[in-house]
Amino acid sequence: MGNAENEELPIKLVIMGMENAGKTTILDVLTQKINEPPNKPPSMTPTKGVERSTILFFQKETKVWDFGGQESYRNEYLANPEKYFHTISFFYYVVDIQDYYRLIQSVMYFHGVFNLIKKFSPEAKIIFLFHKMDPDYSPDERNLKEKFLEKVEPVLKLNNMLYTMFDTTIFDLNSIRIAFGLET
Ligand SMILES: Nc1nc2c(ncn2[C@@H]2O[C@H](COP(=O)(O)OP(=O)(O)OP(=O)(O)O)[C@@H](O)[C@H]2O)c(=O)[nH]1
Ligand SMILES: [Mg+2]
Repeated sequence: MGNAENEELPIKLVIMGMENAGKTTILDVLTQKINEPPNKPPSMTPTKGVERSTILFFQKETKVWDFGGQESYRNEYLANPEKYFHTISFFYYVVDIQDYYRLIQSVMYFHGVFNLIKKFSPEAKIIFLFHKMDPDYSPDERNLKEKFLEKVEPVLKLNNMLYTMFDTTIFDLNSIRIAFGLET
């Protein structure tokens, strides 16, 4: 297949992470459903399964797959990877850096999906969003971002997988736009 043809294909952008991490909120910023910083975190409903939508992203048709993170859904994705993990161009993984209790689960979930990305979409760009870095949040002794990276970076490096990462928060919309290349 020639390059010209490749460029006609829609891009597939996937966003995954544990339940309540903030994935759908982040996408609402991208689609400008949210276009100014809220006073308090907006009330959201959990995503049921995978919510698919199409957006224009850098003038290109982009299929966005928002993977609801509740446990039963997570198990379903891992059990049926051929339905979900093919032809991914951008893989966003969202970590709630205020969620101490779900951190280890999030590490394990990442390891699970990472193996499937390697298998089905080895060319995918991996981007970590360390989310809920709110201006008034003080990480104190539990630095969840570092703890997460400590556990996943060795595996990424072992596999020679490149990745980038961003700190994001709904209270600074540019932090989210930057992570998607929409702002410098
Ligand atoms: N403090 C804070 N809360 C946030 C931020 N972003 C989102 N939230 C809140 O986090 C909660 C969950 O947000 P969602 O976007 O529904 O999370 P999700 O990852 O889509 O959850 P599932 O669909 O169940 O997988 C909501 O109450 C949001 O208002 C943020 O930057 N800071
Ligand atoms: Mg959601």
